[in-house]
Amino acid sequence: MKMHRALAGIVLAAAGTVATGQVVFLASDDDVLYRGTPSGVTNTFTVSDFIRGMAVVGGGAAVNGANTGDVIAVNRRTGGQQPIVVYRVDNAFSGTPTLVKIAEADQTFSDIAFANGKIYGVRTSAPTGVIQLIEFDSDFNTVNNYFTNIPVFDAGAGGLAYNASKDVFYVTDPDSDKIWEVSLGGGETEIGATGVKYNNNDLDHFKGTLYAALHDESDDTFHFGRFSKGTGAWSSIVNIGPYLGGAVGLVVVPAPGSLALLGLGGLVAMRRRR
Ligand SMILES: [Ca+2]
Ligand SMILES: [Ca+2]
Repeated sequence: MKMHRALAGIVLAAAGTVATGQVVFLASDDDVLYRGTPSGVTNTFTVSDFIRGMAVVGGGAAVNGANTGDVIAVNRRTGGQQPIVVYRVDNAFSGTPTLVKIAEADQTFSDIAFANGKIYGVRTSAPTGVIQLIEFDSDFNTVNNYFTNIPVFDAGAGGLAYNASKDVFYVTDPDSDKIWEVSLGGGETEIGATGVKYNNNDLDHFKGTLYAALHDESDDTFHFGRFSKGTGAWSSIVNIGPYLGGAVGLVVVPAPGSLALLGLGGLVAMRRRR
């Protein structure tokens, strides 16, 4: 009996570790999607448009054409007058991903985040050149514009992620290679220098970790990694390979295996109770 209890404890502890530690990412470099884990890329796909930002629908927000847990994506406009298209990414984490158009946005933006039941985007404002957050309605029409005091000159700036436990957004500044914390009511705080010379990028905040995909300009490689929320310091997790020269998107979700292991732990615990 004692041994069973110990076994159950070990399996439950292992399941808990795996559940919080294992993730799957989907990163885009224009129309090439990379699916992988912290151990490396597992699949590579080509989709029907250039993807510039991705997010998992959450935070209680309503998106016409997508449900909570779906991956949605915003495209990179390739001509001056073309609309900004928002897609639902079907089969994002199993099978072959495909893009299903769900909206045309009324202004350009480069990443999506969900907070307090609302949809947000990020862009470089014109003509002043600051990082701007946009609140969209469920069809990606602008409801509010929020202009930060963070100057940027690179029109391709930015990732956007939201940390519900602090009620703050994170934004990237690829001109100075820094990251910032932005509170809609309370201004912005520079987190710090990242230690990586980066350009196109995208963010996702998942289970307390600020993940990013980015183009490392020092050697033109494309990486999945993380920024420290305390110092801004960058750590590469996977060197995906050569940067293809395109727009960058990223989403991170739990690995399916972590849920299966959690189920095994639960089963052992149930058996013990019988
Ligand atoms: Ca993102
Ligand atoms: Ca840079």
